Amino acid sequence: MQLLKTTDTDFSTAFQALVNNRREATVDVSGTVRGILADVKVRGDAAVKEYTSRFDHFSPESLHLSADFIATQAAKCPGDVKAALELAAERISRFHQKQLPQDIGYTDATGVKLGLNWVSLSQVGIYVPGGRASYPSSVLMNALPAKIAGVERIVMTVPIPRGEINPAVLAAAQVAGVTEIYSIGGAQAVAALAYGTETIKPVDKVVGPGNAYVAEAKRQVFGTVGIDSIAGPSEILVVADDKNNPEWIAWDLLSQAEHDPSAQSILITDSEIFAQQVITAVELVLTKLSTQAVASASWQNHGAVIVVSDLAESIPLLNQLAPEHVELCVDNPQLLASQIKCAGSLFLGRYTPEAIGDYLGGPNHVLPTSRSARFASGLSVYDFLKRITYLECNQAALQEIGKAAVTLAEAEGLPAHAGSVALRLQSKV
Ligand code: HSO
Ligand code: ZN
Repeated sequence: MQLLKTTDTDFSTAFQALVNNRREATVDVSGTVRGILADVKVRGDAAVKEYTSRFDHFSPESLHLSADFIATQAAKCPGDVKAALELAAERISRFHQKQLPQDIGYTDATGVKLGLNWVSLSQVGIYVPGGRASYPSSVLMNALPAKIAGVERIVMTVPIPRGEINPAVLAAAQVAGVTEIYSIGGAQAVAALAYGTETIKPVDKVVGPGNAYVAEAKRQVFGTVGIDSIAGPSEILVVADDKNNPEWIAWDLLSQAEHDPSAQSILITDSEIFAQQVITAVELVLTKLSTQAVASASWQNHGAVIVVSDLAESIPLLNQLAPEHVELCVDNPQLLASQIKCAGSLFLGRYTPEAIGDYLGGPNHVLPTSRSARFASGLSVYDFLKRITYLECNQAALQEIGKAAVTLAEAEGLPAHAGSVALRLQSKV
């Protein structure tokens, strides 16, 4: 963890280093992934099965999970977890329903009718990781926006190493209404979704987080299919004054640190004493966590505490860092919030721990990381919708605007363009 003060003479240099630190070890997996994608493209199911057996030590006859298997496994999910998933699904659905946009359509002064219609994607694939990051909450966060957008076919892939699956992941799929599920993961799953195999029909877009292989596979299939953003390790930035309980803030910082040794937690405060209290509290809380090893690695290597003279100073710093999550633990959070231009999602006030948003606040928890909040937003209904624009001229309208089109076509040296308009200006159908 590093402690920075804006009054330090070397603050700018230290802060820039913090902004530029890429955090993740970049192993080049592009060659390996290219090989797997090419193999699945050519050999389909046989290749997917081979990789599944090699990487997941799992060799089922069929990669498709039967309705019976899903029901039996999902039934093992504890009742209180199922009920919590249902509450989460309800809240997430309500928030995402409100995102459904309006079509645009109007007739302009010349009589041209024009507009834009939103249409949903037809089929999407949701990648759900196995292992440490196999989160049931992420199944809801990926599947529900697709459902609400109107996607007809939602396919889920989830690796089940050694045949072991987290029942809550399948319970979440049930709650979200996802029924087509394949027990595959890694680059081979992304390949199967993008190119299709004998048993898996291809989709139009692949979303969901995954490890370096999955991220690279998504990059490489982009163009064949759409993808969502590439998820990096979690981030939280807490802006807090000294009226907060330091222990609460310590737990908030560690809530994201425990995701990944490369996760990043940053506190910005205007009180040096409070900064020290939080640092002490973090050390104490760490000793209580079963995730201590991960959280502590993240905090030691990537954690930061920045002491500013005035909380207003936090805004330009925050906008540069463009963190995934921002907590504003201050009296008037709206005032600071209105000045934030780069962040994935905001958590306002002293009673909104970020974890509420991870599970059931309503907004999506798939958010831009690694400073991509400068240009990207969290997953939403819009990621599963496209726009189709349209134009309809009648004869009079074409007379009014057609001449200029002919002029531009001629200027571009495109006679067929010009002719297609000019002909209609000269005669009737
Ligand atoms: N904070 C993670 C999402 C998550 N947290 C899932 C708990 N479960 C995304 O940054
Ligand atoms: Zn989380």
